[in-house]
Amino acid sequence: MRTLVVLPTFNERENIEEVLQRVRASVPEAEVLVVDDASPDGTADAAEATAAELGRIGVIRRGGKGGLGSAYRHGFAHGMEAGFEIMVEMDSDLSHDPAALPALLAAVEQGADLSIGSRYVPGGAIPDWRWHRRLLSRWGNRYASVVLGLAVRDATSGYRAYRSEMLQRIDLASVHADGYAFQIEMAYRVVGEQGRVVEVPISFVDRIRGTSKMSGRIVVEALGLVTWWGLRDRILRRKKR
Ligand SMILES: Nc1nc2c(ncn2[C@@H]2O[C@H](COP(=O)(O)OP(=O)(O)OP(=O)(O)O)[C@@H](O)[C@H]2O)c(=O)[nH]1
Ligand SMILES: [Mg+2]
Repeated sequence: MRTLVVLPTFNERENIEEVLQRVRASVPEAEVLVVDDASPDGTADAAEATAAELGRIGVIRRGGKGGLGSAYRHGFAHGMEAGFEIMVEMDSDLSHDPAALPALLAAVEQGADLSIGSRYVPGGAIPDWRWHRRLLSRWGNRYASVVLGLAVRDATSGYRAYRSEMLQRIDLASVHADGYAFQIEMAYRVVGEQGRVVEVPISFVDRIRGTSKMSGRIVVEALGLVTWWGLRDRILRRKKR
């Protein structure tokens, strides 16, 4: 199936060349689209230099930092227009090992509408995290799963592959969440469309180069939105019936 790997970047100059090389080595037939938000460190220039060397890599330059969710929506819209059948989400900081791509793609090729690189299925791991970060992520996922009735163990994972037909059924323009909430919302929408979700074990390693854009605001956004969606869909709607 024709595959597009979408890589959002904000200040990933030190990582982007290696990410692109390893993605190409892992899935040589896939095309790649870098969505850069005017990174001050010149990530887009570095990506274009590697693209000229490797070929079949596009670079979109957006005007300013618009957030992860918005970068993916932008990349997916391009991919759908170009007729790609599978669309991959992957961080550009090497936390997501490109070697896991064939397993993610195979799950979609075998019928999944969404395959998630999961830290919380047997074989999944987060070797670098201290206990408090593990606790926050694990319980955040448990909370989302209970409040939304979502049978997904790692709904916040940002390493995943979508069947494009499923993305077409979801109205991407109506997805406004960013960060972790974007990941949860997308999984929730796929399940809402009766889509099949498969979790493939991954090991998530901390970035070695560059700085994290994760923030407390993104965690609060996720908790707030999950609570709202749960109230809206499971309590308010039930009352109306
Ligand atoms: N285009 C774009 N990319 C972004 C933006 N924010 C983050 N990214 C990219 O999204 C990916 C994930 O961001 P990270 O900062 O690594 O966040 P994280 O992986 O949740 O957090 P860490 O575990 O601390 O690394 C990276 O490739 C970033 O460069 C943004 O506003 N626009
Ligand atoms: Mg990261």
